[in-house]
Amino acid sequence: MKTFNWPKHSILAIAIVLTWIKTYVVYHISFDMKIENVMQQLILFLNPLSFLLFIYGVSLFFKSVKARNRYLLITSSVLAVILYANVAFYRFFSDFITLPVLFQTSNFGDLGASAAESIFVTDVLYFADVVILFIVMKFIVVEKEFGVIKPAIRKAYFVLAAAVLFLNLGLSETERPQLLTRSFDRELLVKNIGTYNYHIYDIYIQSKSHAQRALADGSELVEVNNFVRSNQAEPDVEVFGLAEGKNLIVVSLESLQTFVMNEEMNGQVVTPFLNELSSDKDTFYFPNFYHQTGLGKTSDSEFLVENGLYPLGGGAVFFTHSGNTYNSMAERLGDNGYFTNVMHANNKSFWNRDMMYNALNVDKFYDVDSYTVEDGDAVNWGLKDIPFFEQSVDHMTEMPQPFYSRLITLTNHYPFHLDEPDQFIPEYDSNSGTLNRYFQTARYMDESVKLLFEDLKEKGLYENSIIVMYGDHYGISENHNDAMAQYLGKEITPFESAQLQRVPFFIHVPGSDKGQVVEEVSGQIDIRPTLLHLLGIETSKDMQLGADVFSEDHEEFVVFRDGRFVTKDFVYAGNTCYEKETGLATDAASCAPYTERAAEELGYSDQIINGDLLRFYDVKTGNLLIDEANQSK
Ligand code: GP9
Ligand code: MN
Repeated sequence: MKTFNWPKHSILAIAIVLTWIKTYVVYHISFDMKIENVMQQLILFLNPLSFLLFIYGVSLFFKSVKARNRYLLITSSVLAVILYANVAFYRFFSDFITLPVLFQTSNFGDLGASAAESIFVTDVLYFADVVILFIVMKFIVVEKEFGVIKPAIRKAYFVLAAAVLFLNLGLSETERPQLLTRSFDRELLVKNIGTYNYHIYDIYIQSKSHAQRALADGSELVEVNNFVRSNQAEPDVEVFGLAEGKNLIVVSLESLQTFVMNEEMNGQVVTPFLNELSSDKDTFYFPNFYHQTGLGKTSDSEFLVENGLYPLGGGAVFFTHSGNTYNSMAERLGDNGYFTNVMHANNKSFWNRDMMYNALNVDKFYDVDSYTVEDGDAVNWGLKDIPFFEQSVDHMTEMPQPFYSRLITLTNHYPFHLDEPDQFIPEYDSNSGTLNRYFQTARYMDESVKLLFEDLKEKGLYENSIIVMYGDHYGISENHNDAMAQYLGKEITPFESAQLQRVPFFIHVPGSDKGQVVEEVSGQIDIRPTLLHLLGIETSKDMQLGADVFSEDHEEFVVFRDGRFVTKDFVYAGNTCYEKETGLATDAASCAPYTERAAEELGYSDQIINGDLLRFYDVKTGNLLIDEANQSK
């Protein structure tokens, strides 16, 4: 009988193809990944390949067939274990494994209990490729198996692997721009760069932050603490405790910028309800309030609100530092008897929220699984804000009171699409479809907030709650400056761009009769102390960088994440100092005293986060735990 002559490197090729195909099949049968178009399907298919080419390709450096085969088999087994661990984890948590979960001991209870339920006998099939590879090695005789491999061949092989990687990354970048710099969602990462590359990326991100953490011993906190204490603002006696004991409802208004407030677009009022609210007798409205977010967008605004610290300059702190110790607003409220929760009808792993909310001590996260998404109820990013608010209020009626609920809206999100019946005003008429549609989605948001207020009243929650709302970050980027200039009727200079970082901020205290338009220059970093003081909770020991906007000591000085800043009279942007009133460039000396302060504030905030310094701090007593920390090192 004539035996078939298997070509050189058959076993290597078989190992790659087996794991590749198995991974692709597992994507479909074991993970609930929403694939929306052919391109996404193609990327999904392609994405395990580059990693497999590299990892199995290492076998080309082995000299003997035996060693090579052993390496291939071990690699195949390890990859099978990794993939299977994700499958089992996903069954229970609907999420992929990220390094911190393996180190968060609090998870182990859950993990242990769930492991048994997440494993089935049929799961041995996840290892079928390893078995096949083993059989292949035993029975296939590979003719002319190579001895030492020529460097040129190896080189060509790895060039090919790199080409596949770049093709993969290129396709992902077109499908999901900034995926790696912003790293917004584990599911998207796996969908685009593949499960194995994702783990490498995860290890890279986590170890980077781990190194800085390991170097910190707490002594850094002395200086940080001095800075924080010297900038502290005493609460205003009139406002302190104004809403004591009330429920706190904080609404993140997706992409809402102040430039649409109290304005018209081609004769159409954009935000009729919010306009009315801004001059309501129970509302404090802040027209000179700025967002301070970076690449982490919505999650950065959440970070600011919860911690009164700046997000990071690169990457999303929700991803990079979810293992840190924080003294969040949720934790403070929890200690004061509040039931704390976040409501957001999106995938829970988006922005790593599921992990971060643990670190922030949020009692419950109502993610997309807590919402019913009927046909026609979703648009662009998911559940529309109107049904989202409706169902959120239903959840609130079932909560213990007082509660702190943070609601994150979604409809007014790029690319600002809306179904026809939700378009209450026509589009704008510039050369930017994005800006044109933005007015419509902002108008929809206004309507949804109006209904939220009505619903809260109807369900009897209104009187006993305060409703706080803030725009999370810009919606219209600088790519649309021409269209924006057309709408505003002025050129978009760096000064105007900085002013466009204004987002609306409302504090509505039903029945207070204290409402006013507060012109004070302030920012998202101030939300935490402001709200805690309103609820009658002291923050004099808290490690936060913002200040209560109602305090006499509150300084009109807002630092943006990229170092730009705004004061009462000046705006510093594009390396130029502008006079606020005229928008004209002025003497650099006017901004000079603040430039250093801005860097200092950002620097201290970064130090706290990168060094995980709050683990050395007892927020209850205000004591620095430096000695203990050194002992435990
Ligand atoms: C995602 C939502 C939007 O869940 O919060 O995030 P963004 O892109 O605005 O940061
Ligand atoms: Mn957002």
